Amino acid sequence: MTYSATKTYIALGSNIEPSLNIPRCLQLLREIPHSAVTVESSWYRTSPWGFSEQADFINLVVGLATALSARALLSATQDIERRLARSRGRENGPRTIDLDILLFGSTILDTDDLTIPHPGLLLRDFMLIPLIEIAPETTYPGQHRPVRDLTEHIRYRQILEKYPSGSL
Ligand code: PH2
Ligand code: MG
Ligand code: MG
Repeated sequence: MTYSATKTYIALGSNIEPSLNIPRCLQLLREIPHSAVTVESSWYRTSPWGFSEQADFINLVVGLATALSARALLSATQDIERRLARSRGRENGPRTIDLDILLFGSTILDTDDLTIPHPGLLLRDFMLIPLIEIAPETTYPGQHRPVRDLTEHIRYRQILEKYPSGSL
């Protein structure tokens, strides 16, 4: 790439036909302009957090190098959610795909519709463990510590099983 790129990490979650929707989502992520998917974690089957009467999720994290701003990347991920026909049902309820920006370089941001680092990242194993799998040395902004050293904050342990990427 000839432009200066920010390293960003995005969490994917699906509990409606994940074996269809996750590959579709990965393809659309690869098509985001001025960006390249550089790494994909394994797929993790996880028990639902927040609202338990729903199917297990598949969660994973991808690394993306991008020349977009955080806000433009948010728009791109929301566009993918729309294209995969995500219906905004009940809070924390079933979804075809949910995309959450976990980290955006060393950016710290707290606005109405976008908070970076993602406020759940250190609390939810289904976000932190796949991130540590693909980028253990990444610094958590503000903490000056690599993410692999931050597992003591995990409060929600939902991971049931780990599959090699795309094997489901
Ligand atoms: N996402 C939610 C609510 N609950 N549970 C799991 N296991 N994985 C998720 O991605 C998830 C969830 C809201 O975004
Ligand atoms: Mg989410
Ligand atoms: Mg979301």
